[in-house]
Amino acid sequence: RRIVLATHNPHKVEEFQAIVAATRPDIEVVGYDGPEPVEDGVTFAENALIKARAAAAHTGLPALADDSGVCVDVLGGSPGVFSAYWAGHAKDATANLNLLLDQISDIADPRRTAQFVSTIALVVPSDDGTPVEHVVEGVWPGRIATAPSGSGGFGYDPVFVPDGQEPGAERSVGEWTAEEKNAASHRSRAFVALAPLLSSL
Ligand code: ITT
Repeated sequence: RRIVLATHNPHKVEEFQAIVAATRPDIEVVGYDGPEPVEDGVTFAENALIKARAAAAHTGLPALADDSGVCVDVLGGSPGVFSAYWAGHAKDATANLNLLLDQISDIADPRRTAQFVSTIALVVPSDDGTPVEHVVEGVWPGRIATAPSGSGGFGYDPVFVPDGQEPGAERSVGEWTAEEKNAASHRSRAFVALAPLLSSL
């Protein structure tokens, strides 16, 4: 079974391919290089649906899209849907995370809580012309470090320290292996919710 992954972010493609291969090796995740729709939704779910609908309509295949970001509690949930271009339209990951660190530089550790959120839309074209649509979400709680560390992953990974690590030995996701991240991440948590919906494909 082939599913098109409606993203232009190669890191997301890599992570999805690894997550799907671990549980549904019968599904082939293919990339999408068709037209990129305007992501003008105000929620992760709206943007995920905009991307998945465009890819399903363009390819005729079931389409998955991930809209994701980091939500910082002391910033009222920002950057949220604006995570990719928090420091401007260049989508510069280093500028984004440096701006975030600046914005909360006077906030001490217990109040630096944050969540990585991944919202996945699945849009399945149907014979009667009305696609079947589902939206699921995965949340990964943690804290924002005071400085970046590690070179793994992408985006805000070097400043995101997931909960549940041994005190004194906490590492940012930038220091995790891809396998460690894919076993725990917001994206893999969303995929757990998605898996039963894929069984009907
Ligand atoms: P597509 O829209 O083409 O999928 P994008 O990167 O622009 O790619 P989003 O609009 O969903 O996707 O923005 C997600 C941003 O949130 C991403 O660019 C990172 O800055 C951040 N982000 C999401 N998941 C992340 C992760 O696993 N690790 C680090 N940062 C992440």
